[in-house]
Amino acid sequence: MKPLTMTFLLLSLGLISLTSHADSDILKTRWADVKVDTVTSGLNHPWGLAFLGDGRMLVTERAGNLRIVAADGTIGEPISGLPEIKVRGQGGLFDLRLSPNFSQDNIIYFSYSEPETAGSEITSTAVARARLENNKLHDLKVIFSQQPKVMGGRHYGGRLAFSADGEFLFIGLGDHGHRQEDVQNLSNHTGKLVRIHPDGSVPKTNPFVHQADAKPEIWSYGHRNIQGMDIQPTTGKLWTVEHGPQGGDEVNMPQPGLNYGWPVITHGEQYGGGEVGIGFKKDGMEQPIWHWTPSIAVSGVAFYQGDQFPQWQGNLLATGLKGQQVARLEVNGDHVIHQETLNLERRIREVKIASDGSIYLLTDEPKGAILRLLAAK
Ligand SMILES: [Ca+2]
Repeated sequence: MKPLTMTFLLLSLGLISLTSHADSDILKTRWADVKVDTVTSGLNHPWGLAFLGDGRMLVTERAGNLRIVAADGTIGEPISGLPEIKVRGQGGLFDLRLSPNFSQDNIIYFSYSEPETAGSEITSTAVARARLENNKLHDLKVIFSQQPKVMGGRHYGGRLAFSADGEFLFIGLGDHGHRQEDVQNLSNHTGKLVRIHPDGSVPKTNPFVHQADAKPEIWSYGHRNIQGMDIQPTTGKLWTVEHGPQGGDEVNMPQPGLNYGWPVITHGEQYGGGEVGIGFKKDGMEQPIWHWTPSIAVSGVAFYQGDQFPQWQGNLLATGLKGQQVARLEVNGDHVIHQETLNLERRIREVKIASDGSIYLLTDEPKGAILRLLAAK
């Protein structure tokens, strides 16, 4: 397939800033003249992507398939050996990550909507690992299963991230959409960020391992629906993004044991209007680093590193579903100092940075695309 190429001139400059800044130098770095290539457009709601290191990509489709896509966009047959996945509502196959030792062990990790028993409508988010060989998964092991499982098909979270040293795997979860009362309770995994070792064991240094009534996998809590996660290269810290109710999509840098407020505090409001919880602030609950109000339905995030857009080193790129965009956030320490928006007029699910510095995006569509952003020189 020959990639379609078009030059994408700047459609929108969303110049929004939470903090005032006199220094206008940061305004020099813009989305202007970004070239958008279409690598392929035949994927059914693609959700997660990993570069295999040889030009090929491994891509999940929410509809329950895992496929290899060649560098030229050729889509492979579904990889066999996946567990039963409940595809319904927002549920299906979600994210994937390669093992930190993938070149030696060929192991992949992936998250999905797991039924309680075969065919059951009662589900939650699970994470499995398996060895990929000859387009087939081997030695499959479920290493995490969110408890409790519930009826309903919403707010699964599902994003994965390894710590910089590869010792820990973070799993972003959601509140199932109708279990808000469980989110502030540590005896379940609803609305939590969890941290495990890659073999599924619980790290002894997790914040609640010594608390009898708490799930030991919990890293932080009070999350509504975590949709994007990446490690900040300069600090090794995990950053997450989550959906707010109507408004109040958040960027957080979750610290162990802390409470991120949902559903007690939020910058958003209920759909159709009406306050959620008690407002914006409460002692003992963390404020987000950044929030989008109105919501962009934030999805994937990636810290930019690379040669294609050298002026953007360390920027956080965040994609939007409803917002149909990539937001580029300039970050100083743990503050966002500037935002600029690239409107793409398509729902964008995920963003990944290739080793050559080009930016790969997944579109959330029945004929979903892999888009590649390059500097238009
Ligand atoms: Ca929050």
